[in-house]
Amino acid sequence: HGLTTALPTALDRGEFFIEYQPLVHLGDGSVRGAEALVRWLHPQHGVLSPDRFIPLAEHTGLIVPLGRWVLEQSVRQARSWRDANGGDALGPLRINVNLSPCQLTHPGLVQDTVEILERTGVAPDALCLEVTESALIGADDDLLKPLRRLAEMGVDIALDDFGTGYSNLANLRRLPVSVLKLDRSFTRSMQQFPADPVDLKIVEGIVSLAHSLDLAVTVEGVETGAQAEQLRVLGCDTAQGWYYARPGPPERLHELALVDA
Ligand code: G
Ligand code: G
Ligand code: MN
Ligand code: NA
Repeated sequence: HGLTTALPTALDRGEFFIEYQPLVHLGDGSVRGAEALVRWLHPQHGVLSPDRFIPLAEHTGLIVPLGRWVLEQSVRQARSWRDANGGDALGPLRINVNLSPCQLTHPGLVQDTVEILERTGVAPDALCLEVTESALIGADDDLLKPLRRLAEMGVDIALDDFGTGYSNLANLRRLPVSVLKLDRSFTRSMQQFPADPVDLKIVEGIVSLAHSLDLAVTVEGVETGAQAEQLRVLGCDTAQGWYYARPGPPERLHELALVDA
């Protein structure tokens, strides 16, 4: 229908834009970075969320140039936050960017990423690429090779929506990941205080496994202070969610980080 015909030219027409949602350190509440979330300002339908067009972009192959555009814009944004902060005076704000499975199999991924980092002068360790757990289930070495190369350069790789993909926990050792992003369903079960004791045990177990493998744990979908507090006590490192801020324009992230400093 209409979206399918408009999508291929939307990038050239400049109809995509990016919102940023803060990533907050659970220990001290400071803003440490942001996740980049793409939106499409459709001339007829208004702002469309990625769920409406990413599957279509994957299907048509547009995801490769679109993903490269998101990466470049987001890394440029991280550079301009850094400049506005007077170098790294406030500590570098890190940038998380989602990667679609189609981008993983595209041969240009590593080179594109290297070039974008070089052009913008952003250090590899300021970038975190998010890949869903389901994209890496059963991944063979060919699929993991580009992620390994990026990880060796210092780019963080996060396993997104972790806990929904039935992956073998022992499998984690094989993956070049340094961050687990716990699926929102775990956060939801922390809505009550105290939370269900079995859910508490499960999150406690995941956190302890993650930390023993030197992985950081980020939680998504934090909507209340009670959730934040229980997840902090369970040892989670970083949080993201409406409790802190909704996804928004880049200037707002800078304001949040400054207020906080
Ligand atoms: O932005 P929302 O808040 O609606 O995001 C919905 C989903 O879209 C999330 O699962 C997120 O990972 C995904 N998403 C957002 N931006 C991007 C992007 O730039 N690339 C890919 N592949 N997925 C994205
Ligand atoms: O994990 P993914 O990359 O799939 O997740 C990002 C999505 O989560 C975006 O659609 C974003 O708008 C949404 N999101 C962010 N914070 C919250 C929150 O606190 N509650 C809910 N329900 N969704 C959130
Ligand atoms: Mn994500
Ligand atoms: Na997620």
